[in-house]
Amino acid sequence: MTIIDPLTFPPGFTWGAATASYQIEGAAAEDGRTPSIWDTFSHTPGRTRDGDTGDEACDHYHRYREDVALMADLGLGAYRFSIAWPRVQPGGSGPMNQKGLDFYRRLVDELLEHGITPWVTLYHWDLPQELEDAGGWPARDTAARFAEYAALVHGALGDRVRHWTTFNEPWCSAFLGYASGVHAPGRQHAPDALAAMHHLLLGHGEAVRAIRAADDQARLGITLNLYAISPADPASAGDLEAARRIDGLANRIFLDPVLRGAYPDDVRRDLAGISDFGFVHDGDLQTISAPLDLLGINYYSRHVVAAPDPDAPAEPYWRAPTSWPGSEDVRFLKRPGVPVTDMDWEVDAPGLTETLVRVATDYPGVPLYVTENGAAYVDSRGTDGEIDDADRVAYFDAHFRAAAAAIAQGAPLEGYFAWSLLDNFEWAWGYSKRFGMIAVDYATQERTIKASGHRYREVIKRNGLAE
Ligand code: IFM
Repeated sequence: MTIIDPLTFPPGFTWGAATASYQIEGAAAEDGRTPSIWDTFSHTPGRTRDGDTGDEACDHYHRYREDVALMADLGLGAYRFSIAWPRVQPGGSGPMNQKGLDFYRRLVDELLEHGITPWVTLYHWDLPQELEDAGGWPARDTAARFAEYAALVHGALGDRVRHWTTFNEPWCSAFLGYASGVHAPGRQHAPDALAAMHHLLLGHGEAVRAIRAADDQARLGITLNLYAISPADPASAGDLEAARRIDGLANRIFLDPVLRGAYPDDVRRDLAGISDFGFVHDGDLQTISAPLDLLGINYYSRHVVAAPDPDAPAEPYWRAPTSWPGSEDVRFLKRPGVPVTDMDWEVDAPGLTETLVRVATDYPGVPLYVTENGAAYVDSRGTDGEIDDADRVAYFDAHFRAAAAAIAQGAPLEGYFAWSLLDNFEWAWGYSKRFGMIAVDYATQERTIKASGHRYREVIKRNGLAE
């Protein structure tokens, strides 16, 4: 028996896919591009799985026409991609590089010719190395450099692009980049990570101000990676406290300044032993909380957390650098029986509904977009050459339903971008993790649409699920 379960999305709902410059472009030293922190990091022995780098990646720089044709084949309404700062402004200051800009102009024109709306992310982690050498995100001046770069990119593409997000996942840039150091630039210093966080947000606010002043048609936002957070035992005061702390560091420390104009008091108290937040200058929070037209939410999984193990030896934070300054002792647990992806992340679609409804309730008034959602799995090719990625199909399906449930509960969700269009360079994991709806054979650069891509085409076509 076929069960008909019509889950139709609102008219005009945006269906897209997302990528990021360093993960797909390649052409790392072409047409004037200079190294970013990810070039330096990935070329440093021991930093990425198998020493993988983004030197060639998916060679999208040369194959963008083929890739846009694939997007059109899937029926995408929008494509979210990022600009490589060192490609368009080598070294991170001074004049723009025309050849770098021309690449993005050609890409945008190709998208528009295929009826696909371009969504630009201004920063998806490729900070010009020279700016890191000058202090990186812990240095306040980097925010000013970013705002200048953002205004220049907008000046070059603003006639063709309406949708702009400043940063992708500033949590990762600040805490993976400067606290645990598992991402570029690979530093481990919690006070610097907090300064980095603030300067990323300041750069966001200053860029919004600059673009808004130049363009009253621009739709402006930021993308945050938000998590559903649960205490391992909801009856345990210690686990509830762990959940409060991690929710503070993962979610509220970004949502509150951007959407309420203040850092949360409880989180500042948690962090008092690490930083006095002296990096916050008068007027910063007003800049950071400039009104937005949209909030991008990247959702992948849930954190289930528990109180510190009372038998574990107390470690000062600098001896055990993690991505959670001040809460290094919180335990992150896996629930028995809950399936995980190839990243070892629990599959938790209800967490997407929870996250969207929570943001809509606690921070009302801003349209929401899922700007990333997807899963890494080990794919295998059948004898017919097809890739039947049933796990990924199921993951997407569950999350489409979760998104629909959030809309039904009142969340102002206006679009969804699958991560990712293509298999690509998964940062410290190199090419060992595949997130694409389209497989990439890195030896030949051949692309193959997986079953999840074919399924996405159907969902887009009917603006929802029918079964
Ligand atoms: O590949 C990343 C992306 O660059 C940012 N969001 C999470 C994805 C999967 O890890």
